[in-house]
Amino acid sequence: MKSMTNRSRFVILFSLVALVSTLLSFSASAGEDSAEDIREEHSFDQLIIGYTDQETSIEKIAVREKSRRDVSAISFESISPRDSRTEVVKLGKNISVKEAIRRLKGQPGIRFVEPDYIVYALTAPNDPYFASTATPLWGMRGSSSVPANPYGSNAASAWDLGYVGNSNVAVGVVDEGIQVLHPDLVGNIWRNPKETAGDRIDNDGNGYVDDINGWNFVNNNGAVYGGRTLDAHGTHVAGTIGAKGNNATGVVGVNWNANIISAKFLAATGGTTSNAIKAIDYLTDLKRRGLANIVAINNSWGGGGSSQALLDAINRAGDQNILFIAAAGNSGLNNDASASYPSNYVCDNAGSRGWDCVVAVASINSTGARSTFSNFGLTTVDLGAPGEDIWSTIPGGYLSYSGTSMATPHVTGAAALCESINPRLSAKQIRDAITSTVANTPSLLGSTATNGRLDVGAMASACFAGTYLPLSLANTSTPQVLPAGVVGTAYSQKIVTLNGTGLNTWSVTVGATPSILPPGLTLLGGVIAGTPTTAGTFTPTIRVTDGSTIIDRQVNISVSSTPPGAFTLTAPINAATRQSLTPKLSWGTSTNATEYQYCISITPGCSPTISTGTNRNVTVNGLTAATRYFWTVRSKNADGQFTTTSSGERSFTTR
Ligand SMILES: [Ca+2]
Ligand SMILES: [Ca+2]
Ligand SMILES: [Ca+2]
Repeated sequence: MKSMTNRSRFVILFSLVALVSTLLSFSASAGEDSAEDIREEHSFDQLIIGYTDQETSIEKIAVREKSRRDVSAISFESISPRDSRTEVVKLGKNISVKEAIRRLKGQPGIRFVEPDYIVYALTAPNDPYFASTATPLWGMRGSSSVPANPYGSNAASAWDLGYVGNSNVAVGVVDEGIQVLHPDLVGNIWRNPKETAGDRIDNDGNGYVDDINGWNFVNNNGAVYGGRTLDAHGTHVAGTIGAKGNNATGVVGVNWNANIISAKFLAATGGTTSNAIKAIDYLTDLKRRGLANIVAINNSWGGGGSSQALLDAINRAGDQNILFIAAAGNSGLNNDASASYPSNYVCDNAGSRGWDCVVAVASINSTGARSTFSNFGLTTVDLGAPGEDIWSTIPGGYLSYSGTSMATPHVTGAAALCESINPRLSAKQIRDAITSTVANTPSLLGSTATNGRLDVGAMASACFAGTYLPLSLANTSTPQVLPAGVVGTAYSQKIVTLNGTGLNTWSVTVGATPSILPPGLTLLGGVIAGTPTTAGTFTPTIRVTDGSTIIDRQVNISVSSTPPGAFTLTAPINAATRQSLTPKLSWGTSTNATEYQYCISITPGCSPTISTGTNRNVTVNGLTAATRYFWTVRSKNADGQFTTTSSGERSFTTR
């Protein structure tokens, strides 16, 4: 940070001056100025410059100093510690954003130059018609819950299966701040494990002093809650993701247990793109440093034009396996036709990642209709979720809001719940679990990429799929046979406890011999995973404790070696005629084979038993003329496993 001070005043002042700036640029555009007008609301005295990589540090300094001189910069800073190629530059008094962009665009060493757009929370004003207190929390219900609402997110169905979230799973809320001491949130707010509060020291070394529950990018301090009127939107979003469940208080989030991090960048007057970038990078860095297991960032805000710098930051989050869940917007528009940011960004590293870390969310109401205010888009909006008349936490109480802002945290909460069900899933797998299990919804047909709405119950089963193993805390009598593994092939088995209370911790205890996991496998958070390196049968004892009860249970994992690989017979060709009386049979390579065996017979269906060692051909003697012979080969590995040829049995006829 160079000389930028008093950030909060700067942000608040913006809205008055932006109008003047817009008028000035409009009148200027009537003249010969060829620079494009900036239609979207933006900071009047700063912009974002992305530099290309320079050959030498001298070039790098020269390009930057020239750029700053060109726009009479009075201060500058790297946009975040994670992106030294991009700067936020505060302009001198006598130069407009438009003029500054005109001077810098296309200059050597400059990758992009763009306005610092102003963005806003995406809550629609609460329409009294929908503000019914008779059906609170409909968005959490499903068709079989009590009370039921088939158009809710069906989170209740996941709860019925015992999936209520885990405080090990973190989500970032890039928004207003959060009332961290709200009685229905206080147990589910992240606490920086390596930061000491109030000592004015950056104990964890992440560049933020005393960031205990997150960071306030508006005021540049660790106080993420500024008061009732300032942080209602962020507090509301947090409650939908993870208001404490089963505490006889207020509301409940998709996750009863969660770990919510506040990255406050929205003030009453909105927020800047540059602060959104800092907030996203802050969260990405927390994950990189191992300070929080962030699975998703909630983005219930929008506005401004396309920003390369913001997309870069979203890609950095995606690279850390973090989903970027974004509200589609509240203009009732088709985002395919008129882009809404940030939900329209495609976070795939310009195609190289192969999947998109952005999930764009539309809003539906309690009758399944797409909300009239909700943006949509067959290619740009992924799914719908409850967004009207949504009750959640606000500072000091509870209130119902509407907006794609409210739909989005249902999806973010779902991502966190999925991670809690199966911590081995990648961000892509979590995204797929969410989008592949949507409930088909007529109002979203043709207007979202999935044609459907969030179904947390169905998603939970998808997150869980293939990894279920009951290891009951109540019953330890039967040794548990786990699925077998194969040497050299990835193995993953989740162990789930039943009937326990509290957080489970896992270990392998010393017990019967051999008491180890198969070499190559590890036990972490209830998941046995890795790639086995050694064949055999292993019977480790696994210990799990829920904090009050300790259970030891022997399990049995057999690991086979890799079977020999497929191969084909090469000569003679099948049904060959006029072969010699001493034909040479040959075949291709079978991986892992230590021996090949063949057979030859005048009747079909012979069994290969004659060894050729590792030779892949054999010359046969003693055949009879003008006779049809059948032959085949199989391969064998060191452990006696066989693979038969994929050519099957062949034949030939002698001369
Ligand atoms: Ca810190
Ligand atoms: Ca500290
Ligand atoms: Ca509650």
